Amino acid sequence: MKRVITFGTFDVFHVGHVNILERARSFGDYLIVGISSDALNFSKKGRYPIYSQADRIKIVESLRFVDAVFVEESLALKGQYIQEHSADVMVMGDDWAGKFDEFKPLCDVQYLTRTPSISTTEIIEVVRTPGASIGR
Ligand code: C2G
Repeated sequence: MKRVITFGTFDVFHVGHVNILERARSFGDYLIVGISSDALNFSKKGRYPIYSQADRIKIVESLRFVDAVFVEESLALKGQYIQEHSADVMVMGDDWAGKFDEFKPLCDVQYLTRTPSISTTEIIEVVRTPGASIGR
């Protein structure tokens, strides 16, 4: 059995998140998702995600191509998470291209093309703009 791991915040869950998780799962038989904690987001971005950690976990673990989730407490623990979950492949969007190559001795590292024209930031912008919408 081939085990795949990926990481993310998955705030204001959208189709770009569905696409990467579905594609990540296709690299193996079992998909494990590390969901960054509220505290990690605050330390990285100086703000909390719009959706709570509990809700972000509930959404991601409800997907049929996600087999397990855990909370990513620190960016510095990636190597440990890869080993703890016995991951064979790590998959990330290509906004992270090259950033996780240091883990290649532990597992295969794959960067996938992001879904164009959608992001949590863009959704927030659209919601603020009367008459605007995504992808239309
Ligand atoms: N993504 C994508 N296409 C989009 C938007 C996001 O493929 N249009 C991918 C990202 O590349 C990432 C995943 O969806 O692989 C989750 O995205 P975010 O929630 O923005 O994750 P991020 O804040 O980058 O957290 O340890 C790393 C961090 O936890 C990653």
